[in-house]
Amino acid sequence: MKSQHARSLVVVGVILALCLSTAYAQQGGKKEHTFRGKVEKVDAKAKTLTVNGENVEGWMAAMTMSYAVDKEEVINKVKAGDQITAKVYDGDFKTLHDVQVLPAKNKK
Ligand SMILES: [Cu+2]
Repeated sequence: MKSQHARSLVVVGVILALCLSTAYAQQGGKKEHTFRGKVEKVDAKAKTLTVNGENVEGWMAAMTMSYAVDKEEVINKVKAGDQITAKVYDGDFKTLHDVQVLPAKNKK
């Protein structure tokens, strides 16, 4: 009966995997990624940050481009030269969410 037991384990595993992928798909493909980069410019008027971003696997290659932010106060908080992290989502390549400025000791 050993092989039958092993087979039922495989079946359970497949069912679990299917459930997980369904739950994942139901989030509307809004996968979250962690973005890291250095602020090159803050445009208070346009409320955008120009950031030299590191490669984000599955989201965007390393590049410098300007981003909108989810909260306006971030524009006043962030300065050129700051290292930041943010959350970014699949399908939205323009907005940085939950921007955090890294402590100055991490600056070069
Ligand atoms: Cu880009």
